[in-house]
Amino acid sequence: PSVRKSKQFICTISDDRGDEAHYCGYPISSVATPDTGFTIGDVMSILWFKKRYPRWAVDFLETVLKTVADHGPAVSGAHNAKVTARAGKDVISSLISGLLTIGPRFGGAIDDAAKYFKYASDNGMSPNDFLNHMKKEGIPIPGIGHRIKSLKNPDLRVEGLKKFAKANFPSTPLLDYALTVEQLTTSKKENLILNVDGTIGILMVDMWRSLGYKDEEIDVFINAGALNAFFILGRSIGFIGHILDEKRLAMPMYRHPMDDILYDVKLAENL
Ligand code: Q5B
Repeated sequence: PSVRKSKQFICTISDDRGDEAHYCGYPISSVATPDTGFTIGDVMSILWFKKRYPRWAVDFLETVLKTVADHGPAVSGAHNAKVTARAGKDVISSLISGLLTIGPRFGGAIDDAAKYFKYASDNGMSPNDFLNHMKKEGIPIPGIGHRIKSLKNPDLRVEGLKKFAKANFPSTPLLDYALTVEQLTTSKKENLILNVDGTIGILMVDMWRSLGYKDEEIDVFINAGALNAFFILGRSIGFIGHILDEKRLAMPMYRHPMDDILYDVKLAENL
């Protein structure tokens, strides 16, 4: 009887046996050369979700990547990447240091925005019920709020994503629900807008539903962190840009100005 050796890893997305490696059954040459019509969004859709998405969905994935590629030098991740580069570290270390700031407050609220808004809408919660529910959970609503963007200073990235979805998605029920929540949160405080993370998370759910995914499949994506991955991938472009900028400008090591720190340390004899 033939004895099969048990395998330690399983791979369902690519195959490097044979003359040419394949992405989900597509030889790299058929994906990489410009005349075959594959774009970077197609490559993401097959390697991340194992399906070639229709044009409108691929265009959306690319729109998201382009939208989040950078938001200036002051945000948490770009700041960390710049400080690390100025400490003399290499591109990988500086990039990782920037990426490590992506989380619940900065850029990494996308999965949780999708999760909580989907839950609220599926359970027929009114915006008020949803706010009370999140209060009980004890966390700020993921996807709501921004440090500098507000009703008076709207985030044009969000406007762009909404416009794209309205023009190209078959329907946007979760976005429509989220906008009713935004009406309530901005009535309390004008910077509690539906932010870029929230808009992406919510529209991804609308996209997947339009593509025929079942709720359980969408939940697997969300729980795996697939949505924050869009920010991670897109923003890596910007972080690398900032790191190269530091190297190009040969900037010296950074030290934070001491007059910008409140030293509140007691002398040992006063303890
Ligand atoms: N309050 C984003 O906070 C921020 C509330 C809320 C209910 C909320 C905050 C937040 C959820 C996480 C989220 C993604 C930390 C943001 C991004 C990418 C970026 C970044 C860039 C880029 C901002 C003051 C008062 C308090 C709070 C209340 C605030 N948020 N209540 N639900 N969601 N959002 N993150 O302004 O009564 O005074 O105690 O955690 O979605 O990261 O460009 O910078 O591309 O790089 O610092 O766009 O909203 O205000 O935290 O001091 O709160 O508002 O309870 O109430 P702030 P806080 P009170 S997009």
